[in-house]
Amino acid sequence: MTFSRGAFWSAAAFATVSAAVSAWRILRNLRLAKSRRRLFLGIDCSTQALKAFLVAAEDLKIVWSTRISFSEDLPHYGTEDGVIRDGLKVTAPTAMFVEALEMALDRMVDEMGVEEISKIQAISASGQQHGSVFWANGAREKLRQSSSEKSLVEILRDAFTIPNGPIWMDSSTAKQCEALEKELGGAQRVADITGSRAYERFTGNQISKAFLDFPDSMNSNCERISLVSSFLSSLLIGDFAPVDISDGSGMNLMDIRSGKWSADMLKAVEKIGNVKENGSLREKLGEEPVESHAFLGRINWYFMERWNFHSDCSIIASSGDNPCSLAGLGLHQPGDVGISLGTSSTLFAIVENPAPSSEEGHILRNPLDPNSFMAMLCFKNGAITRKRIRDQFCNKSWETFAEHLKGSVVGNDRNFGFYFTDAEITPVVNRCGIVRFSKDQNRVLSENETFANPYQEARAVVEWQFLSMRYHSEKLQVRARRVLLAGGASNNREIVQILADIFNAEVFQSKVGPETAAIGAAYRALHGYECCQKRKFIPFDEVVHTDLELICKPNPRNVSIYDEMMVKYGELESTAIKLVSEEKVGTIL
Ligand code: XUL
Repeated sequence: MTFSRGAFWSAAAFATVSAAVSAWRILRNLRLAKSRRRLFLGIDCSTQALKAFLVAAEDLKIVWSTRISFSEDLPHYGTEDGVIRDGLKVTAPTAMFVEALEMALDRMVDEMGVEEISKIQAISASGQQHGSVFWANGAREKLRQSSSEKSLVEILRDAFTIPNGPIWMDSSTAKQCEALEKELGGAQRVADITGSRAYERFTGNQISKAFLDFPDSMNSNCERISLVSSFLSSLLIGDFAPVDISDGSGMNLMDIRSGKWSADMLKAVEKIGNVKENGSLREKLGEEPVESHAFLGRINWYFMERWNFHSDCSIIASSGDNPCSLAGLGLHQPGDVGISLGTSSTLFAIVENPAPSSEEGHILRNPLDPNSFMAMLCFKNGAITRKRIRDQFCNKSWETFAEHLKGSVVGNDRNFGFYFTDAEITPVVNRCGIVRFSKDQNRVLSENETFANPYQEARAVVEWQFLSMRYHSEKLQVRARRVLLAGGASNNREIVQILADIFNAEVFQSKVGPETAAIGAAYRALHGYECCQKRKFIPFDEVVHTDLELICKPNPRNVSIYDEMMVKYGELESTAIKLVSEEKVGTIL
């Protein structure tokens, strides 16, 4: 076919114009999509940082995110890795959480523009579990204060009975736990009512201790007690907000089956804490816990004035970080086991017929479905412990840590290490100490003696963490068919391979990355919002379709090495605990 010159130019002009028109159409559609998009905000106030993620409802894409590191961005609170340690007592300044939230929202406005903020339809938050906030008398009035001339930190300056609230890392309440189990007639009874035997970090025991430590202020100047999660909801609605049933399961105060405060537990905590006025604890805890998808109200006027949130923006109940991670992973199939490698390591699975144990593990209400339960194990020696080993043996570099994992053999030549650099939750170890067993496991290395090859330290800490997870989850009858992984360490290829091999399971990660608690909070905001619109409960997976990606397959040769190590694991763990508890061996970092 031949073209005349004129025809050629008109064809070329036509092509140019139509290309311009389609580019314009694409841009216009993008702009229209952007202007119509519905946004949901998830906020996660975890141990070391506060993170915020904005998710678009249409495709669940993350449109914006930020991270405020407590120690680096807010150094004036004097925390190390977000916490203040004083022996077994571990706390975090409540005002620091408020300031971090303000900082995150300022960043969101700067980076997204006020117009986008007005498109946020609902917010939910995730909080490090068990941590508590004690509101002083008059705090409710302060929360309702509407002038945005002052920052929230300034408004709430004197709003807390105890400025630094205890957090989940605290293990200073052994006496209160013992007393609680005695009062109730044993550990099994406490577990049957609340889903867990008495645990030191659980809020009820922390509350007894707060009353004993600060009797005057707790008895006469404490208007309300919140969890970190319900504290965030309180800021968002500008009033005291209820606890949700899932995070409420981590308090040793709620009856997990009815989802209500247990009269027996409250009475016992009041007795142990020497609370002056009987019945006052119920008042301080506020209304009964609510379902995790509950609508709590519209956003606080302060947030509209200062950050341009829309007056219709809904606040959905906040929950704990592990329940939110479960939502972020969309975990709902039997055989799916969630593992979160955050500051703590946790393992969780959904169970229909819970059997709370007087020994270890927790049963929580499922944050996605009020009719089922979530089993959970928590290991305190997680990311901070890996980091301590990295700092001592791997030049403070994660690249070197990964090289050491690559440069050492699977099974570590049968060298075992137990790194209790913090008192441990699972298994219970109330002291710190490191125990290393030599190659043939007949000899415990002496104090300060490390493995002959320093490469073996990185491998020993990671193998120990996952062998321990497998050992204790099997005790709870949890067997992983596939592992859904959350948390920062999931980006480390070598660590993930060890996990797959020890559990002999394929490992999946959420396509949106490792920050499943913050994203899970955004998903729960969307879920709660849809339930509220339809005025009925809608199954979570009908609203949120999470996308998983296979990131690692087990290697059968390695699996058999670890299976063999598992046979010895229980016995070595008992010896290690005995040695640490009796202070007979151990190098403290
Ligand atoms: C769970 C627990 C920790 C915290 C960490 O019981 O104590 O995982 O939730 O934020």
